[in-house]
Order: sequence, then structure tokens, then C-alpha cells
Amino acid sequence: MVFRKLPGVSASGMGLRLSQKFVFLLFLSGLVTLCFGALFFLPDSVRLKRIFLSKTEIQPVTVGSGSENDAREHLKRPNKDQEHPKAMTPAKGDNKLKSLSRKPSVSQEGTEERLAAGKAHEDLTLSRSKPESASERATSTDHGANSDTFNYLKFKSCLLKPPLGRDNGKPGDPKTNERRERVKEMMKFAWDNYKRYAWGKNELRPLTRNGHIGNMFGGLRGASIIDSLDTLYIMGLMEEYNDAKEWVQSSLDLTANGEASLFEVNIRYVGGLLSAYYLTGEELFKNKVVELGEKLLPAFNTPTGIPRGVINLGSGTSWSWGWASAGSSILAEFGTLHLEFVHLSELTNNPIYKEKVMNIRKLLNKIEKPHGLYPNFLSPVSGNWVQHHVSIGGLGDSFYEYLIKSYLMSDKTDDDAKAMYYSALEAIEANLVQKSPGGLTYMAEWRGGILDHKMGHLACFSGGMIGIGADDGAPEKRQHYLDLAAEITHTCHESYTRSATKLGPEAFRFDSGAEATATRLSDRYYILRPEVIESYMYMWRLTHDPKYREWGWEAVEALETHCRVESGFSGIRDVYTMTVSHDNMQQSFFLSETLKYLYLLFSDDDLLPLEDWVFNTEAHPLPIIRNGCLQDEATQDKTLSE
Ligand code: DMJ
Repeated sequence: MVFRKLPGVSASGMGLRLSQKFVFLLFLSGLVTLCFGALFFLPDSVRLKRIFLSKTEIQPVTVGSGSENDAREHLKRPNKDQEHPKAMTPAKGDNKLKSLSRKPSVSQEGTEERLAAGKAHEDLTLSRSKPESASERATSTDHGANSDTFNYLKFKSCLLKPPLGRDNGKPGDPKTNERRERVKEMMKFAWDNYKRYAWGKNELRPLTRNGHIGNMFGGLRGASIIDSLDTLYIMGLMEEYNDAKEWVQSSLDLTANGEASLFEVNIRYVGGLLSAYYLTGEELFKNKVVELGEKLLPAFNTPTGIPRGVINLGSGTSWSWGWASAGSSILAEFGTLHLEFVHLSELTNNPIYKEKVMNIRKLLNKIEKPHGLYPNFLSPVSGNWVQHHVSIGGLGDSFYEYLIKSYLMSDKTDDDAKAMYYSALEAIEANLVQKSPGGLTYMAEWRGGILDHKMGHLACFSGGMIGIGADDGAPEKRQHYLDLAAEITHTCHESYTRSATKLGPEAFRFDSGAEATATRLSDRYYILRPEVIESYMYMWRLTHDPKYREWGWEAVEALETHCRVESGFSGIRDVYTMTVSHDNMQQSFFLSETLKYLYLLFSDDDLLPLEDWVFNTEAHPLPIIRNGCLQDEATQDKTLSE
């Protein structure tokens, strides 16, 4: 640049003014940048923000409609005491969480609530520019390209036993068979009413006799259909199964746009379609699941590869939940993808899905853990923990479940998963497992070193989890793990027996004199959850102690008495009162999990034998992958000639 001397101004004077101007301009541009940056911190509702930021970056994520159904699972197991809204608690008058919590009142039905997406916008920018890995580049154009290479017959020949057993698991004992038939009738009743009043919607509202869509699955529909496919099939409800299959064929629209919970879509839709395929061999299910799996991949485009919680299935844009501190991702969400994604790679012969979840695994394995525990919130940008809240219930639960199940599903070859599971369990025992004054064993929650003596209904799955992992623990620990599993299951059963309805509350406590009872009004509801029954089923298979079948039958009777209404099954708002108030929601997991686990509890062990199958966290059975057998040429020849 050429500086011309101005009259009456010395060279040094001019230089001084110029540098003053330069500093001023620098200051001005800094100010503008700051103001623009500050826009990100304004609530999404502020107009200025909407004007200056593009729609995709600030679009609020619609999750957890005011109706209780949604709040549910996307946030799986929220807790109202927590400052984030995973809450699905039906309490009224909790203003802090009002817009985020489950609201079971029929009169509130239809109130759509929106959680502003607390996305880290800078993260989005970073993630978009993240270079792809070599294998990603190699495969990113067609993730389902090799999906026709999976040999179903060969897969079947590698199973140790027929999936449906000798006689579809029919028990020899007539009383048990009668009980099993009752559960089958419950499934038919739930299904028929869904079909009649809510066909194609996500759930049935049994009191108002209509369908519920909610916002957890983006534009996807038919959650109850996808969640029911395998249950109908194993129960031999073939007419119903065929209707469901026909709907998948003609109406499951995977091109629908909308913000969905990555976790929920994965455990229900991906899990449900995978199971349906493995059980039936119907190519339709495979094609659908591969198409869907591909749509989930952009969620992993973050600086660390840890996916965010919400994804727009149309555009591939993803966000963190608005309530998750500092744009963090949730352990139970990004840690509950492994089983399904490994199977997607199996079916497509494309390693990308497995790579995505192995990357999560590696990061979690490497990162420093407070007292060996895994906190529930992690930044997808820095890969660091964001808060030190640890829970085996909401926000954490199925991460631990997927560690041991990954090991089992790998035909016990996934040693990292094994090592991580047992060391996590050790840390849990050392820090969270407690004995109440009344002698009940429970899992407390941990908040930066301080124990909250509360156990969520969701945490009751851990009886079954510790049970199925017992056998592969250190030899001197095996009996101990089985005992621990039985104790936890016993405690969860106590939480049922101590209520008037004999159904368990959403959370129960062990402080201020409480022993496995809810002390807060807002924890008293029951939304047809499966976790306690899930543990009965596993403990029955592992021990054959008849008490587990008796406990399961108690639950059937309580469900029939308090949750069956004229047009389906409904959750209830207070398990401690006999004059029940229904929440008007038949959750899809009632069909996929609660009734399936009850049916299996009253069936012979050869129906979906644990030697061949692991259940995903929505109770969809996925086969153990026997690579040795699958790659064996002799088996190949055998199947080809079949
Ligand atoms: C289900 O969707 C799954 O079991 C999930 O892991 C947790 N919660 C519900 C049922 O309670």
C-alpha cells in the first residue's frame, strides 16, 4: 500500500493516525464478531437470532411432546429431580420441568411441547468440516451396496438351535401353558385395539381411542407395528404378523423428514426390523433396515465421532438435546448403538457401521473415568465428560447392558467389551451398590461423589444384566454375581409388592425411612415398563427358581386389574392408590418388551435360546455372530446345496 504525505502532517504523525485507525477498525471488527457470537447464546425464540442464523442451525428440536409418550424414551429414564428433562414424570405443578416432562393427563393430550435444541452451533460447523476416514470415503456413496451378499441360509445353519424351539416353546406344565396363553391374549387385545383405533400411528391412546404420533421418531410412523413384529411372530399370531408385514411393505415411509431421537429410532426401528429379518428371512425387512441405517450415519459426523442425540432423517443435520448440558451427548444413547450397528455391517458387508460404534467404544475405553465410573454426559466436541452424574437407571443404563451383550453377541470374542463391562461393574459395586437398613440391595445414583439413595424402575433391568454376565466373570466372582443379580431382582419385586396395585413406581427410595417405595408424588407412576419383568425372565432362565414365574404372574394379574381398559392397556399415575387414574397411553415397548418377556417367562427355554440370541434393549432378539461358522466353507457348501 502507498501512503501519500498529507499537507501539514508529519510522516510520523500520519503513521500514528493510521495506526490509531487500524486499532479502531480492529476493535470494531472484534465487536461485530462478539455480537454475532453472542447470538448463539440467546434463546432460540429471540427474533434477532432467527434473523441472523440460518434455519437449520437454530431450528428447535421437537422431542418429547407434552404427551407422556414421547418424553419417555427419547430421554429414556429421565428423572424429575435432575435438572434436565429426561423426565417423563407425570407430576403436575413442576414448573421447572413442566414443558419437558411427561404429562399423563388426558385433558392435556395433544399439547405439543418443544425442547429448544441446546445445540453447540460451533460444533455443527466443526463437524461439517470433519474429514472422513479412509474407509468412510471408500464407502460413503452407497452404504447398502453389498446388502445382497448376506447368506440367510448360511446364517440359519450357524445357529445352535431352532429359534422357536421344538414346539414354539410350549411348556409341558398345563398351568404354565395357561399363563402363557393369557399373555398371548393380552398381546392380541393390545394389538387389535391398536389396529382398530391407531393403525399406522406410533402408539394407541386407549381411553380416547385414537392414535398418538409424538415427536420422538421424526417423520417415522408405526412404532407399535415395528416394535410388535417379532412378538407377534414368536407368539404365532400369524394373521396379525402378516398385517404388520404388509404395512411395512406398503406404508413404512423412510423418506419422511423430521427430527428424531437417534437412540429411539435405533432401538425400536433398527432393532425391530433386524429381528424381524433374522427370524423370518424376509428380504423386505433387510432392505428397510439397511435403508434406515444409512440415514442415521450423519449423526456421527462430529469432531469426536460421538453422535449427537437428535437427527433430522431427511437432511442428516444433527443436534444435541436442548436440556443436555453444554451440548453434550448422553451415555445411554450413544452407548446403545453397538449391537444394531454391528448387525448392519453384517447384513451389508460394509464395515462403516461397525467402525462408527467401535470408535465410540475406543474413546470410552481410553478416557479417564472418575473412580472407574462412566458419567452420563459427554461432549461430542471435546470428548470430555461434562458432568459427574452416574446412574445405572436413566441416562446410563443400557450402555452397561450393551457392553456385556456385545461380548455375548460376538460369540465371546469381543474382549474389550468384556473387560470394560467387568471393570465398570466393579466400580458400580464399589461406589453405587448399597444395602438398606431393611436388608435390600439396591443401586444408588452418584452425583460427583455424593450418593442419592434412589433407584429408578429403569435400573431394575440390571438384575437380568448382572445375571447373564455372571458366568463369564472371574471364576471366584461367578456365584457372587448371580447372588447380586438375584438380590437386585428381589428388591425390584419388593418395589411392586409394597404398592397397593402391585405394580412398581417409576422410582423408589431408601432414605428417610423409605424401603423401596416412592416418597415423591411425581415418582408414583407406572407406564407399562418392562424392566422388572425382564429381570424375572433372565433369572428364571438362569436359575429355574419357580418364584420368578410366580412374580411374573403377580405382574400379569396387576396389569389385568389396573392397566387393562376397554380399548387396550394404559399406564397409571399412582401405583399406591386402588382407584387408578389412567394416563391414556399404550406404549410401544409394552408390546415389544413387557409382553414378550412375560411370554418367554412362561415358555420353555428353547424359545429364542440364549445360546443363540441376545435381546437388544427394546427386547428385539439379535443372533450371536459366529464368524468361525459363517466363514466356514463346509457350512457354505452345505447351505448352498439346501
Ligand atoms: C424401552 O424403550 C427400552 O427398554 C429402553 O432401554 C428403556 N426404556 C424403555 C422401557 O422402559
